[in-house]
Amino acid sequence: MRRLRSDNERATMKLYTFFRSSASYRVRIALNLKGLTYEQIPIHLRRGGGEQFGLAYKKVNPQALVPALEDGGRVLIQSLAIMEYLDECYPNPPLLPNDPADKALVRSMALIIACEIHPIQNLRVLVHLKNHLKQSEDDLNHWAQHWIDLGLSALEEMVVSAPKRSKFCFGDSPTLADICLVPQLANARRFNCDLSRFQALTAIEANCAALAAFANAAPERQPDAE
Ligand SMILES: N[C@@H](CCC(=O)N[C@@H](CS)C(=O)NCC(=O)O)C(=O)O
Repeated sequence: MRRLRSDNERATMKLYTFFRSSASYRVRIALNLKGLTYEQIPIHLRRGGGEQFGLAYKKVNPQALVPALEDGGRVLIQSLAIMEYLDECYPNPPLLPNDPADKALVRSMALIIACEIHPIQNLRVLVHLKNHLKQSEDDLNHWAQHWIDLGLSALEEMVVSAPKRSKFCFGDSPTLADICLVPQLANARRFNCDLSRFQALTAIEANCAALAAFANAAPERQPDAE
């Protein structure tokens, strides 16, 4: 049987995070939406060549990526797996709709970001393009803008034509799709992407920003923010 956690049963969770990491940002939003308290362990992705590559952190996450969540003696990695874990342990408020087709739609929106956009403009990919393939800063920006634009264009269309179109990517409350969208739009701005074409997505972003769970997860509000 699925184990549901109650509020007074849990020890404080530890989130290995970096303020600017969009995958960490997703998990911070999910934790906040669930009303969970957690301790942040900052892993600086640039300092000293990147703290994620240190032996101590590689024992936490062999992939040398943030986030990682420690809960009940277990360490979980991969933001989507972490968020689905949280959703199963702490079902309220739900991060996925109930209906299987609706659930698949929301997951597909989240995966467009988490599998198709974010991984190819991630720090280690850009570092490789720059250091090994000798691409210029301009080329890196063009690369990131290209893939972000392609993915967000598809997502904009999906959101506009989604059933139960409302304030969020799907329905009246935030789901995994919104949780992935907001950090990705912040990333897009860092790469100077033109977001003016994405009216539906930026309207959803504004609706999310009005919620404390999203606002408090923003990079600039984190203890390790520079
Ligand atoms: N698919 C992973 C992606 C994790 C990831 O790429 N994290 C980035 C920060 S957003 C990272 O740690 N980058 C370090 C690096 O590229 O060296 C997830 O969703 O958790």
